[in-house]
Amino acid sequence: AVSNNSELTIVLAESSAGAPQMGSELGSRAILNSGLLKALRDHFKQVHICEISAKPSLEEDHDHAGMKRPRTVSKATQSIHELVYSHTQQGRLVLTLGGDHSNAIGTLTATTGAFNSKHDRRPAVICVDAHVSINPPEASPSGNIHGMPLAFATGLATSQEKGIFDWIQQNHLIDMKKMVYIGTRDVDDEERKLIQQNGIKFFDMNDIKKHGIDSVASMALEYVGEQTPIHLSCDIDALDPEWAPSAGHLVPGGLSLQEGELVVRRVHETGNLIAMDLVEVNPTINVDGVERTVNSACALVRGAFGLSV
Ligand code: 4U7
Ligand code: MN
Ligand code: MN
Repeated sequence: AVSNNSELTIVLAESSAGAPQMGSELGSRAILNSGLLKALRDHFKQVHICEISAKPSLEEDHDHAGMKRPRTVSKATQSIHELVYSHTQQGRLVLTLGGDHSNAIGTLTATTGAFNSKHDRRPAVICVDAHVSINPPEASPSGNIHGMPLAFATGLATSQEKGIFDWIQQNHLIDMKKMVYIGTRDVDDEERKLIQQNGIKFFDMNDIKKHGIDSVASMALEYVGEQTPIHLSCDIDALDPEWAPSAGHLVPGGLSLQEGELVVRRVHETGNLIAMDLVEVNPTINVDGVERTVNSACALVRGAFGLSV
């Protein structure tokens, strides 16, 4: 087994500094407090809970090289990185509840760094998202860092500026050849180029319509390989807005909850899951749909950890 599977660490990544609107910092607690914590406590021998919140009041956090609030996000993600690194090294599963997707800069670099140093091999990353979230800052149409996590985690984006992602090291970088997207349907031109140039694997909504979600899950897992630890990074907007209306970047034509659950269950069944991110739930958006969104998020977490339905 790639992890001892009896201990879980939950990281509440209560930062929305990477997104254009606030609100997703409230997502972590909303998800955890809807019955999920009890279910996880019943399932795992031990559950550790850690909390990271970004002080949005970092003064003088002016734009830098095409990034908004770069110092705030860098600082929050560095704290997340340090936490997740140490818990991963101790063989614990790590669940990170966002917060926006920029928080994954911390989690992805941490699991990769920890496995690199301990086992000399890098995990695979399965990213379930309507977007590819891989804009390098200079190409980003928005400057929002939640559109950039995979760019920093792969090393396609770098920064030498003091206090702005200068903590990311070479041995933290994920392997682009072990990366797979599922659910993609809103990709910027520059992102498309990067995906092509670097041969990054993706299964977009057309692939899912064509082959069905079950065979897409099989193809994705086959691509990842049998003995590879898996970091699952789930952006709730991968689901159709019908199932997850309380998110910032709603894109029609997404996964049904059933399809999302199938993907995470298939990941669970490999026995290789080492970490999961669940990001972009924003309880201040479409307030009537918060309960529905939170229920969907919980269902994905439960499925990924093999809890009964
Ligand atoms: B999310 C966008 F331009 N690509 O970079 C950008 F369309 O983490 C959206 O997937 C990013 O929710 C969405 O701002 C980031 C935009
Ligand atoms: Mn997204
Ligand atoms: Mn995303």
